[in-house]
Amino acid sequence: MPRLPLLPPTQTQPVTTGDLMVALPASVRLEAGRGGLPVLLVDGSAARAEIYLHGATVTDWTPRDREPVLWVSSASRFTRDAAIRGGVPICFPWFGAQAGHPESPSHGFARLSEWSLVGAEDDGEDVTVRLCLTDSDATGASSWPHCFEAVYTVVVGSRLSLALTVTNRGDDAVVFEEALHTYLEVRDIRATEVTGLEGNAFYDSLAGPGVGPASGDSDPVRFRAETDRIYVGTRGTVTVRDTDAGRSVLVGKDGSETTVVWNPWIDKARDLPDFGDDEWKGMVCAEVSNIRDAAVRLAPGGSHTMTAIFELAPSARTMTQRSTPS
Ligand code: TA6
Repeated sequence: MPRLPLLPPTQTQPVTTGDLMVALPASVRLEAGRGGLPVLLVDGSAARAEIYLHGATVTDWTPRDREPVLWVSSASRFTRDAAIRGGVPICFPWFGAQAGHPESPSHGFARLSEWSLVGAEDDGEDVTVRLCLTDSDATGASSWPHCFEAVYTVVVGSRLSLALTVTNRGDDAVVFEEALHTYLEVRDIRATEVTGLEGNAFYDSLAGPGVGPASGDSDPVRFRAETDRIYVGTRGTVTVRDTDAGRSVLVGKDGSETTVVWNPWIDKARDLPDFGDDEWKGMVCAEVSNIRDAAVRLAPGGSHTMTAIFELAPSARTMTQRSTPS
């Protein structure tokens, strides 16, 4: 997908989003992006990134001298009434269809909402951007009418760190699900595997909502058909190994107990209006999350933080090359 041309950085410039004045470092610019949606262009010393205020959706993270890591569909809509198909949409406060509320939007309202920019700093290596979403008339009218504050801290550097902190601002306990629905670019899904989930039980979402978790298997996840799984009891790092591209993405995390793995394959890709028919070959979702039994429960005033950390690592093939003296 074509990326917005980055304009030469100028001096720090204050910008207003919502009713906040935020001073932006020279490495961050607020521009009109695709569909005219406001986008933050980050051009840091170690990496560049794009962050749409719409859904606080990170649509690009490209470490210096490396290929882009995130995938965005060429058919994605960039409109206020639709989620961006690609990058890292934030699923909150529910995942998938909301139980008992078939009218509610899939994956919650966070990815459809305009977030406010509340801060941006550049410490020379990393650029940190903070965005915020709080309850509003729209969320109050939704099927999750609670008072809350969600702060999203995006750190752009040789690693990409995404931390979602949710605070219960109401007088009653709340329960929510959350996922960083990350779309990773791969050369070929059929030559891609996900390791780090071996042995973890999983819900097969294709088997239907009432079906219990299947026991885990000892092999890496490989893709031979539509795959839509919710791995439970996961706390470690998973590795997305793209053997054709000779690249591995490490997905580390904190404050998360589930991991979703998704590829729509042929038919589902064709059924999705904002997904190119052949694009299923070039992406995989690996989603740091807290869903189903891991839904987060917060007492009044309570906060919870879920963090995903992405890092590029040489793939096994490159490691072998390194270790085999020429
Ligand atoms: O994360 C996997 C999943 O829940 C799949 O079931 C699939 O529906 C995907 O998300 C995309 O959902 P969306 O609402 O963005 O079309």
